[in-house]
Amino acid sequence: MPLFIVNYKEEAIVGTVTTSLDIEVDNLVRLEEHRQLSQISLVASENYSSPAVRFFEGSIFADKNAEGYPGKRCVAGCEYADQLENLAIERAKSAFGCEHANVQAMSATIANFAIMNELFQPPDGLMAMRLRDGGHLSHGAPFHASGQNFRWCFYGVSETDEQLDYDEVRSIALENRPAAIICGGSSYPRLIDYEKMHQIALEVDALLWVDLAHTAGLVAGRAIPSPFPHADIVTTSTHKTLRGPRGGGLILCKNSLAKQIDRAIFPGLQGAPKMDMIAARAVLLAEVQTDRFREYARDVLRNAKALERGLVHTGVTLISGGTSSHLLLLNVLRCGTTGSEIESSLLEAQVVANKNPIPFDTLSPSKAGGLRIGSAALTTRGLDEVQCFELGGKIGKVVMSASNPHRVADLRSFVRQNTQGLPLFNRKWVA
Ligand code: DSN
Repeated sequence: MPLFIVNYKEEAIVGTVTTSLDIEVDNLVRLEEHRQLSQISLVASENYSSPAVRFFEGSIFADKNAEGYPGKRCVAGCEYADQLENLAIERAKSAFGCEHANVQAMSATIANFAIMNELFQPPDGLMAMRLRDGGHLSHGAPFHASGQNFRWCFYGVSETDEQLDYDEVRSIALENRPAAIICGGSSYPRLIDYEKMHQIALEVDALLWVDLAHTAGLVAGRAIPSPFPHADIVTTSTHKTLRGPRGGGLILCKNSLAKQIDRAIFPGLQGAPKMDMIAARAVLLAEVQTDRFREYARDVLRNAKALERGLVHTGVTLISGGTSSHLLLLNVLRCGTTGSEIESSLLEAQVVANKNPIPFDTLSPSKAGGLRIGSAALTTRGLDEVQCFELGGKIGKVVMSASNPHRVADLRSFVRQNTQGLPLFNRKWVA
């Protein structure tokens, strides 16, 4: 394997040493850096974490085995790991205003699966939003492990306004009497009325479980209402609007469920946690409690609205008529094209987004009738409302006429002008 030699300095470990790095991997890292800098990411589940968060990922805690929980580890030498994990837990509780937090899950999908395995017994019934209507694959999709054991029932959006129909949710719950109702997902652009969902859950004696992965940052930044005190359990990843490290999950819950939730993660499903990732999560959980982050969360919403105005102005149809979050779902089928075609056209213009099924979609997921976009990452880069309105309009023109090369070229030139010299994490967000 081709290697090159560098002077590597990490004084805390070994002083200055000469070591070798893998040139092939290093080359790919540089190419990826160039790609990220020269493109605009509109992927609704992507963001750029802060330099402080990135600094602590891969720190010396990466090599510490801290299997177990603070004060109850399976190995010795965990005095600082204990302090670190307790710090992350306290920050999570304070950021979200909840009674208990578990910060060890390797991802939100793993957190979801761990909870299902520990808290429910087949053939318990679980209820969630249909995947096609905006749900998530870890909420019982037939091809996912979560779909194998439980009796699932699904609710969706209404055909008229493509938004949740709470009367329908209630009647499905009354008919199926699930042990838990899960809400939240990956492509629902509207806010969820947690109070209404809680009333329905109470009526059928079910737990209310909110998968907050997409909007957790907007909740922590106090830009949208919190699922607490209505939710019994909240799960979330940390890398979407929350702007933290990728590959991390949080579980937030009431004290009455704390023991079961902790057991669900360890020893229920995972072994030793990644302590360097817990360090990065702790940093993130302090960042989200600053005024700067609250400003960021408000800007994410403003920018999403500006994208909406730009798209609607060019005649694009948006699922549910628009957005109340960071996420927009374009009905590209209406324009006689597919999500995969538009995904490719946008990529030619250096804009990254993803094809996505839409409610009542007639196409396969690999083609898809929709395109999903989000405003979290471009807001972190510092783009503002004016730029987002223009960007929405230029994307709209590509959607309305994907085969027109001039429209792709016009969008590409917008991207070049607006990303030149722009770092991924704008320094205005440094707290
Ligand atoms: N949940 C998937 C998404 O929304 O893109 C991945 O995190």
